Amino acid sequence: AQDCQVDNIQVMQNFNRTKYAGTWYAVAKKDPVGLFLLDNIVAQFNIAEDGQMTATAEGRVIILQQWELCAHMFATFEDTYDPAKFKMKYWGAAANLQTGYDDHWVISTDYDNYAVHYACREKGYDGTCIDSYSFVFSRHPTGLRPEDQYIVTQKKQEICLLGKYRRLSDACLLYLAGKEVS
Ligand code: DAO
Repeated sequence: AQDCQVDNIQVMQNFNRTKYAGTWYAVAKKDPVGLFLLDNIVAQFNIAEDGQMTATAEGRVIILQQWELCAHMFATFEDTYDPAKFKMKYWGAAANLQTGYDDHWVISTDYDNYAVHYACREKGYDGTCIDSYSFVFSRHPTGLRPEDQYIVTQKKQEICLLGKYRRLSDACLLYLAGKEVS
């Protein structure tokens, strides 16, 4: 049973950032309040020689209520006491894109096929999350393999977000897959 306390959320055990590095395609997303990234989201995680994790990401966004564009985003990650929990500072290549400082927790991954990410932006008085977002990532631009769906569903439930995701369209992802994302 889930108590939905943010502090009790189980994250990936013995998380290995080197195996996590590389390209991930977002195939589903639970949006936060005031969502920013719509779809066609591809993230590329890099590990520097000193071990520091950074990422670049592309995604379709709407800015100023009407302009649709492909945003190029950057992120740096600060380590915490838990190897699967990071603080993520992010900003855009263009000044009018969103900037922020969020949690970035890796809930579960097999490194080769799927990853479930979680970020809580605001905790309520009862310790549950009142503003979260979450990505389901796949190594494959075509989506999750059927054999990964069970564990992903289970993890969505464990973080109390089952049924709250949108499937992300993959038309442009297939296009992006053929192009260097950096
Ligand atoms: O879409 O509303 C939202 C929240 C997403 C925050 C933007 C994150 C940009 C950097 C992504 C790096 C890898 C997840």
